[in-house]
Amino acid sequence: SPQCQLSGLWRNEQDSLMEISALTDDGGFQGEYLTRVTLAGSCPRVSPLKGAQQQPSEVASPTFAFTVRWDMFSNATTTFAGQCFVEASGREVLSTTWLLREAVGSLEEDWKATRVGRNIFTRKRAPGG
Ligand code: B9F
Repeated sequence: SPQCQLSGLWRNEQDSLMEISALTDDGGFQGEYLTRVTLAGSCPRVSPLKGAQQQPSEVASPTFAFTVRWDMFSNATTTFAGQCFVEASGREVLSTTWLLREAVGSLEEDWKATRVGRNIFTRKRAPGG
């Protein structure tokens, strides 16, 4: 079966965009994340992402994880973990689960600091395309 490639431009069902660089030899990657949904309201901003794909890269549907630092917004971080699939039609899909950690003022507020959810990304553009 064809191999799923992480690099390129992706969009999720919340209309967020992310661009993933070429992978390094050890599976590392970087990129940029543009979210349309922000609880802070205001305009969408680009945030840096960093991640790793599980090796060996020869597998058809590799697993991966990455972190987005919401520098523009505050002291908050999201981690995504997922797997890259190629559908029978040839369409590539990233199925992910995320944790969004918000900074809280004290340990007493820790219980409300983490949101969880899922995102499905589909390819918008091929790498270098
Ligand atoms: O809205 C988030 C935020 C962080 C600090 C103030 C605002 C940043 C954007 C998060 C986007 C999430 C969704 N977008 C997407 O594509 S990441 C997971 C979802 N997938 C107040 C404190 C923490 C949140 C709100 Fe804030």
